[in-house]
Amino acid sequence: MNVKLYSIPGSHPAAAARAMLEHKGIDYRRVDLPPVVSRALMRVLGFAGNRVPALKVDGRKVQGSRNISRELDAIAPDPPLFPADPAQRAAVEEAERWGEEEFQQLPRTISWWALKRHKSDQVSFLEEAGPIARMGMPAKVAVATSGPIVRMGIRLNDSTDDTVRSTLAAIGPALDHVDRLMADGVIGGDQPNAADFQIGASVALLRTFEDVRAAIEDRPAAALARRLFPWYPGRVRPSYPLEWLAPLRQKAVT
Ligand SMILES: N[C@@H](CCC(=O)N[C@@H](CS)C(=O)NCC(=O)O)C(=O)O
Repeated sequence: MNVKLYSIPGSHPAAAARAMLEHKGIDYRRVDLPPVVSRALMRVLGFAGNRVPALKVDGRKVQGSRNISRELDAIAPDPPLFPADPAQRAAVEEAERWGEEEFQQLPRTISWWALKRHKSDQVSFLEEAGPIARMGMPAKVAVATSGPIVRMGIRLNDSTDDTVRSTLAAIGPALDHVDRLMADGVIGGDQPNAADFQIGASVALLRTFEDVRAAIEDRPAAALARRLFPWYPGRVRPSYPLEWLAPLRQKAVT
């Protein structure tokens, strides 16, 4: 079986796909594309949508992290990414849906804002990426010429001051939800499921922002991300105003 994973450096759903492939022991090749430019490249590669992650499995195209988790269970059933019990499966599917449709955008929105302020920290995401993601340039040169990509990333993700501030305020309640899913046993078990990978990858990206990491590190959600994504690339210096981070430190009373 020939499996290719299309990713962009630092992409959390692509990291989820990577972790699920490795969890199942499936051999694959990863192709890292440059962010933003990836949209056009995905079309050139013949995909119907313009986002990553995407897989080619013996040439067959599968796009989107939730399609990928199901595809991986079909081609390599063990270990399963979804429980056999129908009620448990429904709970995992709902957690995975929430992770993709609601939680996933939060780290994406705040990331471009911080990377604009600490452009050189992009190197920490690019270092382990393949040459196409750096457009054939050394990581430092790719970063030095990344202004238009960062500006476009900010525009596409509406990463304005107002949105980033309200997104930071939304992260605390979202992590309360993750901690509750763990307490209820939907995620965080010994055998990780599709929702563990989906949600854990978003927490792993949040942990690359040093000031966000400091505010969330003692949560169960952060422990899940450390366990499932010990290799997650990237480190961005403290970026956000302290008052924007304050709501993140408040935890739900349980
Ligand atoms: N929700 C989709 C991910 C869609 C998405 O926005 N992917 C980002 C990477 S995290 C992307 O392709 N970004 C390229 C761009 O916006 O130009 C999934 O879980 O598969």
